[in-house]
Amino acid sequence: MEPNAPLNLMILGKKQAGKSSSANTILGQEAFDLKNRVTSECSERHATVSGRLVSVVDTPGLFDTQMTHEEIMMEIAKSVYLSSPGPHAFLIVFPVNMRFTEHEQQIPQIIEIMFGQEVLKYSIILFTHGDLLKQNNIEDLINGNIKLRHLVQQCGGRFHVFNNEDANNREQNIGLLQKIDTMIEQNYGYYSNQMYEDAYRFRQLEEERRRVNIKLCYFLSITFCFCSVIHLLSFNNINLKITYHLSYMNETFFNCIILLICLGENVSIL
Ligand SMILES: Nc1nc2c(ncn2[C@@H]2O[C@H](COP(=O)(O)OP(=O)(O)O)[C@@H](O)[C@H]2O)c(=O)[nH]1
Ligand SMILES: [Mg+2]
Repeated sequence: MEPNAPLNLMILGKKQAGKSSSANTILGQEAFDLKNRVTSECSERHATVSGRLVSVVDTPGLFDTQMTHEEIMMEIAKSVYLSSPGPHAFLIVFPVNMRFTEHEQQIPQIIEIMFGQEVLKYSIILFTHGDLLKQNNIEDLINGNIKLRHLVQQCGGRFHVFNNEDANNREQNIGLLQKIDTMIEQNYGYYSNQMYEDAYRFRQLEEERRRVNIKLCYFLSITFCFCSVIHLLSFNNINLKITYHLSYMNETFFNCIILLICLGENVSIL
């Protein structure tokens, strides 16, 4: 990549993580309105940073309660077209003082669902609220939390700390851009729209497969019930009817349980 080649970045993370503030720090100006707390759409801003055109796409917060999970995913996923021909880097934002809850643990999976399994190769963890670290070391924070350490490892060990309260400190920005450049060199390029389209197609195939599985489960359940009724009707003697039917139902019952477990799995994934 040319030293002054344009750079496309996409910022992801939970609401209030510091996404818009970080975007402003990168661009060196108040490009994104911080007062507007509810960002329901992705938006792109650009500026010349150290003689280089940098474009940043800010996204709605993951797990934002104002939008459904699907709405957020759709909005973020399609925003890849805002950074044509594709983002060079995904910045996954976490405040240093966050609690690494179940939500945070789901973030890499959600990003992989939206952009495909390759996406973490193009990602950097961006810790905000660096001013709150004080004497503490970011490495200690990462190593002290096994889940967080795993996440950083998934991103090739790449992370950076921002103090957005000190946005005039350009050193932190230069440091981030250097890490992004190193990552681009290692990846021989950027995350392309083609990769996004492959991920999208894969997601659709997965959904189709789940839909077919659910239909199959319903079909088999109905077939079992139907066979059970036929079986019951096929005996004239009431005692025989009850004995045989109970043993038959026993088998059917276990089959149905297995089916329901399969069905449950498919529904919960959806
Ligand atoms: N102290 C401190 N506050 C920050 C930092 N980054 C963001 N904030 C504050 O955190 C709040 C949420 O930031 P914002 O960028 O709007 O989060 P977003 O919802 O992820 O876009 C705002 O009040 C910011 O001023 C930081 O590095 N240090
Ligand atoms: Mg915001």
